[in-house]
Amino acid sequence: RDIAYDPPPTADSPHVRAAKVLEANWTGASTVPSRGLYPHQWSWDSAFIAIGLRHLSPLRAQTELETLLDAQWGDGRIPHIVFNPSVPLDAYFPSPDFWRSSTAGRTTGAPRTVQTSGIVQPPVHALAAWLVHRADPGLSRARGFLARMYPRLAAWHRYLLHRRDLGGAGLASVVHPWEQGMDNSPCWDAPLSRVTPAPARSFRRADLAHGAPEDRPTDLDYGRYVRLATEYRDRGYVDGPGQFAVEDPAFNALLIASEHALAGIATELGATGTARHARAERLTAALIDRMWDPAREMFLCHDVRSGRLIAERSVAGLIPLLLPTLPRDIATALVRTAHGPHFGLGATTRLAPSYDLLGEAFDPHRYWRGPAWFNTNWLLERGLRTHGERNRADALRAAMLDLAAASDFAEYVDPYTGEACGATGFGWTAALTLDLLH
Ligand code: 9YW
Repeated sequence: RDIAYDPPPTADSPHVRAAKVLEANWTGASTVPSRGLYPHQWSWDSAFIAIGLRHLSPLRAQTELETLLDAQWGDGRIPHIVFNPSVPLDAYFPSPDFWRSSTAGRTTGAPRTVQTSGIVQPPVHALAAWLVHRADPGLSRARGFLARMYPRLAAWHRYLLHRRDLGGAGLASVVHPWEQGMDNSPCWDAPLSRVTPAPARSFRRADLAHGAPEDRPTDLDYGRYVRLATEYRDRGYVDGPGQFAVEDPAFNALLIASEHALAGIATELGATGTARHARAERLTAALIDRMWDPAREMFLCHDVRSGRLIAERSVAGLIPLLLPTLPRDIATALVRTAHGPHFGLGATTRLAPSYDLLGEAFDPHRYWRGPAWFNTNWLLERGLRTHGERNRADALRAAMLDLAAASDFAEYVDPYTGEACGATGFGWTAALTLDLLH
């Protein structure tokens, strides 16, 4: 007879369940966002995943970032997708034969052996590298983790601050909606309306095999995404004036947070972080100067082509709350906006929606046009905590933990009901849950 000294098995804890998702999505050198829908390595997904993974295995978290940075281009860009060569070409669109990085990206320094996309995603990486280091400084120092990461991360920021300063204000522009990470946000509707869509029969969407069409971007959106990406590719991924250029508050706030993190990394490596902190301060001032809307009490996107602010309220406009040195009055206004009628926190919604509840384009199920995402809510939670809003941060944290587990770590959820949308077993949802549990 079995003598059991252990307590009888109970249902897995959220911690164990989240760890199992990350285990299932691990490929040996990096983690896929979703086994079915996104079977390669994505740039900002990997940064968020590393932030959670550091609690399970600091070594795996370091490896996650190292694998991504091994695919960095000679000009400093970190590609938004690193393709897994063992996944069939038709599993995801656009596939490597669309981007043709190793040939089309020759002058911009694309790697020769690994296939990548040619666009970028938000710069969460230096922040992730710093947090990963701090989870196990001994292992990090023994492996020379930061010493190897620092020059690459510095080159990445240099690329964004020089080649991508398309607006001339010192801020980084995105040249494709996929770069900002919120693909079909209503913020892109106006700048995208000027782009002639590629014919629908010129490409085949693979996403519809996994997601409900009413939860995904439309075919018209995809036609425009394909047109923009094709033009960029055909220019050899050389940066310059193109059809689409937008300064986004979340993208730039993450760059600023990462610049502060790089200052920390420099100090750890025995150099000084003063110049980087100063640069982060100048960027913060530029962000406020260029994108703060005092009437709406939030940040808006700046359309570089038209020279105007885009009058849509996206969760991207709340994410600068992450910045520790934001002026007090702006931080207070952002907290008010997040908890007001447009985002509903603490009142009508459980998590902050990706887009304005009262906006004309709001749809609680369609991807980045309303649903709540865990990465953006994690950034808000950190922002609330940074600015001393402990009770509100605690409430958001509790809602995230509750909905992540109840939705089986969904890609995104209905902001009112918490109903799961998109894929389940989603990488950053599991990883950021782990981070909140620690
Ligand atoms: C796509 C992987 C990526 C995220 C993006 C998200 C989506 C890819 O998935 O884009 O095919 O639509 O919008 O932010 O990084 O999770």
